[in-house]
Amino acid sequence: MKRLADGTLPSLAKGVRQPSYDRSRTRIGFAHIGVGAFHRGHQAEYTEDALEAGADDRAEIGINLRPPSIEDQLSPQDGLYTRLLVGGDRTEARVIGSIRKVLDAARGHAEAIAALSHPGIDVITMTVTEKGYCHVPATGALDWQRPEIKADLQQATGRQSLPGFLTEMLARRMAANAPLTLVSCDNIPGNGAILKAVVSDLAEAVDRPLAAWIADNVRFPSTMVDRIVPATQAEDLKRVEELTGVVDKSVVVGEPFRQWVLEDDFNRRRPRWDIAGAEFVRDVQPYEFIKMRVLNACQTALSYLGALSGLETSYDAVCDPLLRSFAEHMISDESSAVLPDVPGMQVAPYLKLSLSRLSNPAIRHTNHQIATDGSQKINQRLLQPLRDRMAQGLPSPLLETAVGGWVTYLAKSQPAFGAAWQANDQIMPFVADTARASAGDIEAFAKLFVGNRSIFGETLAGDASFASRVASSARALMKDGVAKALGRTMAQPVAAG
Ligand code: CS2
Repeated sequence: MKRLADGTLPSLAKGVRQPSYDRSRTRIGFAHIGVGAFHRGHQAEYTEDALEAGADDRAEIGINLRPPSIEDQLSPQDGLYTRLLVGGDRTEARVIGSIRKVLDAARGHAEAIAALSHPGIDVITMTVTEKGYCHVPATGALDWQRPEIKADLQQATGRQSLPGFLTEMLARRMAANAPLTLVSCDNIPGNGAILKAVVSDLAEAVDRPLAAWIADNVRFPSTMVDRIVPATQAEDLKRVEELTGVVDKSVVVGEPFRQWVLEDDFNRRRPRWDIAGAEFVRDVQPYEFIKMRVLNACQTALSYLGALSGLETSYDAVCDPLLRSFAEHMISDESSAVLPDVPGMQVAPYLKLSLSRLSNPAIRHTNHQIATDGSQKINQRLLQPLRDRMAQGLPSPLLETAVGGWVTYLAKSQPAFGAAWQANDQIMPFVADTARASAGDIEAFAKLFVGNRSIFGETLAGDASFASRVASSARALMKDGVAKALGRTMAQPVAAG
């Protein structure tokens, strides 16, 4: 079978949508760093829609800072790939053409820096996961202790971390007097402000005039991005082959729902993503609060409690009546009291929509995937609403139980607690030390763990009664199992929010 490429587009199976515009007449005006499944399933399609509508002439260059190699996946395909939307009885394959060129910075660092420094590029978006920003989750400041930041401080070129790579590139743009807009599309609250902080902090340390130039010439709008796009599985590639009649090594599978809200802060021509429904607003924060504290919070709670229940995916978890009811109550009885009122995103209908999106049987988002990097996700999803409630004197037994779920999930990855699975998170050395120090005692583990200030922040890390509540829910989850532990928590009367 032939591989998807410009030359094989005419042989695509009937009904498979493909670019209706002339790709060779587009110009590379955008770049994206971190061309993973999420980018291909989200922002790249907004760009495709703008190109297709003839509203914008800017296509993109995609750069990966780390493996997997994007050149191997997309260069033989001229940047083309299929995105499959699945949901209900809908299956819709579309070949996307908005990525014109790709580069792996690990193979050609200088080439990647040169490409991004090109003055023709005026917007660079990025999805590098939460940990890519090298910030301290509880404060948002650059984490000077990260080994990659320490290494980047020593060199002017060849920098490897995202902040390092961007400052190296921005120095080139300063020389060319080419202002630009850097758009973070990761799930961290105030992602634009965090990106600005880590880049400016590093620039300040290595090159003061550059820091001043950045302050005047680079914009960092915050954004809220949304579409569920799990990691692609081998069976997805097969399915697309059958549907399209060509081989595609860069397939993505996602749900039909999508949303993108961006702070209206671009210093050159604003992209026409609004053609595809993106909204440019003055303040993104209320939108990201709702999304992270409802949809993402449910995903996170269900991933830990689901994995502890032996369930594979978020779909399996949300189909379990007790887990579903737990997630529903956690939001409506607790988080909702500390959520803003956003037109079109009122909590009750948004929660209903979120649970119905998670109930899409065609989306196989594994609990272990969502559980990955909890230390980077927990703050905005569970701890912030918890702190906000505490500040108002409100109890949060369900949010605390979800935190207990996280703690138990991490503990169970350790030999002292049965080594049930491998957990992936940069804090695993700390988890291992904590497990050794607590010698199989889950309550001791939880109390030590919750004392970590860079994860829990001053208020929670110093609160002994919070630590003992989390410890007793971890004990119940570990010793009695999820069903009993949740059943008990939910039977207790909850103070109204
Ligand atoms: C998920 C998100 O893996 C995760 O952390 O919660 O990737 C989630 O699917 C997206 O934020 C949905 O927009």
